[in-house]
This record gives sequence, structure tokens and C-alpha cells, in this order.
Amino acid sequence: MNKRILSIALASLMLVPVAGVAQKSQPTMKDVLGKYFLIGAAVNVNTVWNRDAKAAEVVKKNFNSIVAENCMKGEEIHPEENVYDWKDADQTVKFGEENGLTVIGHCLVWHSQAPKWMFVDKEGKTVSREVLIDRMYHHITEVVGRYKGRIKGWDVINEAFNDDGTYRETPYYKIIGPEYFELAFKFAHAADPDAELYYNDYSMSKPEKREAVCRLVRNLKAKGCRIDAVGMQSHNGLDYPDLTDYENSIKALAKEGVKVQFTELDLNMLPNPQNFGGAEISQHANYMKKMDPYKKGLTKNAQKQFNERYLAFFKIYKKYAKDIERVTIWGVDDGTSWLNDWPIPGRTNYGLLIDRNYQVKPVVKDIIKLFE
Ligand code: 9MR
Repeated sequence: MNKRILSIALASLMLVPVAGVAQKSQPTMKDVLGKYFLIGAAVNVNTVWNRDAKAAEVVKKNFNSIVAENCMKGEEIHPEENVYDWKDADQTVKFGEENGLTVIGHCLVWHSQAPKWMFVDKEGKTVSREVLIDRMYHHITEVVGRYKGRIKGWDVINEAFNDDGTYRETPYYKIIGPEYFELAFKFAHAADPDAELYYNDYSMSKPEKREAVCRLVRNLKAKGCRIDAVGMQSHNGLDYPDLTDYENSIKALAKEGVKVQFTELDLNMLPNPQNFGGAEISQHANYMKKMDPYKKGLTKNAQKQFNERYLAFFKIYKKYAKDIERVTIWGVDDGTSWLNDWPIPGRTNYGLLIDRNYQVKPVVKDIIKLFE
């Protein structure tokens, strides 16, 4: 071998291990946080069908769990009384299974995005209690039954309390009465006895709401219902929720004997109109330039606040890891996050841990360090 060939051969030998080592030395969230709890993302249909291939890659690399952002909601999956549209939901479950991701189901009973036909008869008149119970039974039985053994757990009821702890006056509540909670959990359990069952809500750190949900857990248990965990959605902002209140909710729920999940974590970086917060989807305000200050990117100061706030939440998740079953980010990347359109449409928000170019944000390294 002459000298030139020898030096090329040596150089290429050196490159291979160097590249290999470089890849291995970058653990992702699922590698490290995954030892404590499930770490997930809400996925949309473009991701699971690989139409957004970059999003699909980012999910596979960084997370070990998924939940459908929209396609398992009543309106989508059950558009008419005896008509189900399974294709996107089937694909979501398939995407999860093919990539070793634990699949979570969202959501069975929710007043918002409920199928339009659910609460009225053919003449448009409100249905009777018996009819609605029957419809709820069929909906839950079909949807949960179809994915029996393939979905780890279901958000059985979503957002059923007001922030002051009173029952939200949903059609389910008005037509059936508070008994609908127990019925929904029983129907879901019968359809897949091995599936975990959850109650899920936003603004869960508000003391009145926390107390109402703890009471719900006690009532359900007293009635012999299965309930494994409560989801604190965690659509957070820079100045809400109060972290002590947040921790108090984790403690209170754990005391009731259920696991805690952070089911829809994100961090709203934009100014909110007065009295907005939580995730009340019906809230809406018109676009104003001054409410959209970071079109070209966060300022240094805002970036610093973003990092510190995310770290504060993950410190709490580490502290209470034994009580926590799952942390799920609500979306994959900033570009497709619902926060760009709520409560003001068309803004540029930065609430997630993956940016618009599908790059994992720098704070993730520090989050990972917390758990190493
Ligand atoms: O992120 C979802 C968005 O794409 C939908 O338009 C919206 C409509 O209901 O629902 C969003 O997800 C909500 C979730 O299902 C329940 N908690 C609040 C979430 C944000 O609104």
C-alpha cells in the first residue's frame, strides 16, 4: 500500500468511530426522562400519515408516547349516529405501534367537538335522558372496543368542571345529570377492562377545581368505578399557574390514590387579552399587532423566561416523579401548535420544545440534565 492510500484508509477509519460516538452521546428526552414517566406528544394526522415526515421523525426520536390531537374526538370519529370514521384513528394507533410509542386515547366524553347529532333527535329537539345514555354507551363501547388492548388509557371525560368547582352545564350534565360521570367510566371499563381510565381538565391548580376533581375521584371510587389517573392539562403561561398551587394539586391528587399526568403541556409566550387563561376553546379575540410581538423570534429576555419556566415545571415533575405517570407536550413543533390560533388567530407563538424548523430547543439539554 503506498503512503497516500494508507493515509486515506487511516483517515476514513478515524471518521467512522468519531461519527458513531457523536451520535450516541446525545441522549434524547425519551432515553432519560423515559426512565421516570412516559414522555409524549400530541400528534396530528399529517404526522401519523407521514405527510409531515420531519414531525414524524422528531416524534420517534424524542418521545415514547403519543395521543391524537383531534382525530379520536367524537365529531371526527363518529360524525353520524351509525357512521364511524376510523381511518385517521386507526393510522394513529398503527403509527404508535410501529414505532414503539405508547398510545393514549383522547377523548370519549367532551361537550366541545362532540358529534352534532349526539344531543338532538331528527326534528332537532333535545333527546331524552335514556336516549343520550344509550348514545353515550354506543359511542364509548364502539370506540374503546375497537382499540381494545392497543390503547393504554383513555381520557374518559374532558373538562367537565368550571374553574370555581361547579359542574359545567354541558348537554351531558343537563340531560343526564351528574350520574353521567359514573356511567361513562363504567361503559369504558366494560369495553376494555385492561385500559386505564382518566379524568382530564385544564386550570387544575385552581383550588376549587382541584377540590371538585378530588371529590369526583372519591365518588367514582365509592361507586366502584375504575379511575387510574387525573390529567392536569397544563396549558401554562409565564405567570400562571402559581407553582405552589400546581404542586398542591399534584399532592392532593396523589393522596386520593390516583396517578397524575400532565397531558397537554405547553407554554404560552404571547400576551393574553384580559381574563383569558386555561384552555377554554370558546374564548376568542380579534387580531391586533401589539398582541403578536415575536413574529421574527423571541427576544433574548423572553427566551430566558421560556427556559426558566420550562425548567421550573420539569423540576416539579422530577420532585413528584413517583406520582407521575406521563408528561405529554400538546403538539410536536411550534409551527403547528394550537397556541398560534388561540385565543387570537394567526399569531406566532413558541410554546413547545421543538421549534418551527423541527429542531429540539436548547432548554431540552438542561431538562435532560435534571433527570440524569
Ligand atoms: O389542539 C386542538 C386543536 O387543534 C383543536 O382545534 C381544538 C378544538 O377543540 O382542540 C385542541 O385541543 C384541546 C384538547 O382536545 C382539550 N384541551 C384543550 C386543547 C386545546 O384547545
